[in-house]
Amino acid sequence: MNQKYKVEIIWIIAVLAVLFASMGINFYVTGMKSFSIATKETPGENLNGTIIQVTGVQWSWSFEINGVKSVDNFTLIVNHTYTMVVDSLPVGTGQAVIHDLLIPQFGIQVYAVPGQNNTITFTPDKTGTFIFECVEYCGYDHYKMRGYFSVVD
Ligand SMILES: [Cu+2]
Repeated sequence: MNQKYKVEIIWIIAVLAVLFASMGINFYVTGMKSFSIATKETPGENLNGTIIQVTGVQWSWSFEINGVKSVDNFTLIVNHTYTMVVDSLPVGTGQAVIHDLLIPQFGIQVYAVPGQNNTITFTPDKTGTFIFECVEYCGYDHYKMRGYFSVVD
């Protein structure tokens, strides 16, 4: 075989290997074997369940449940209903940027916008550890805005 083709074939196989490896890692990390879709509240309706106040910060996620604050992790109870109220730090803090909270296993994606409360109601129907992350580029350490939360019995 011509030496030139050999190099191209090796190159194509190497690129495919990298792509399939990253796909495998992604499937492993997100564990997307099954997921349920959350329901979006209509503005003005009463918020159901326990409120989770979520604030996007450069560069972490703050969660407050029943007055208890945690950063980049939280714990929920299975088959219990929660409403996430998601926003970002307000104008004047120097960190008023838009983030976007993604929880792939529960079909949740909510923008975190300064001065705006975006709500989503959901009931986790399985126990385990699940990833959440920011999917709106929000500055230098955007990639650090991720963590894991637990759903327990
Ligand atoms: Cu962000």
